[in-house]
Amino acid sequence: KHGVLNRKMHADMDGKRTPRGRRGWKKFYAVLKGTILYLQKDEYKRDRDLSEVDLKNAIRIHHALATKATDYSKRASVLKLKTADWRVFLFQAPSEEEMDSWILRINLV
Ligand code: I3P
Repeated sequence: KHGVLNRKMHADMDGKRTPRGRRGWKKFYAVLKGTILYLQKDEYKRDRDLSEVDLKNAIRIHHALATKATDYSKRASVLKLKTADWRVFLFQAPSEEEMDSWILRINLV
């Protein structure tokens, strides 16, 4: 699955709150491939064209859990992703349908 997602980092590894300065929203082109969610700067790229930053932004979603971010009301169509290493991200999809689709696809991995 592919598509534009806005990301907000909420908690780092071990569940510690992401510090100020790194909590802003940022737009990515997201590609879910196998058990990895790639967050690419611009648009779709073939694997071999991914930059070092793209690889650093990639998230392992094996044993991750995606839910609708019901406790976040500043933006619409936001999902919460908790990873196996206790990171927490918010992702804003372009529509409620896209958000539901991302939640289903992530939780199927
Ligand atoms: C954050 C940025 C986010 C804001 C966050 C700020 O600052 O303004 O947009 O979240 O508030 O800390 P920075 O870019 O310096 O990290 P919201 O858009 O959800 O308000 P927060 O600390 O309450 O999450």
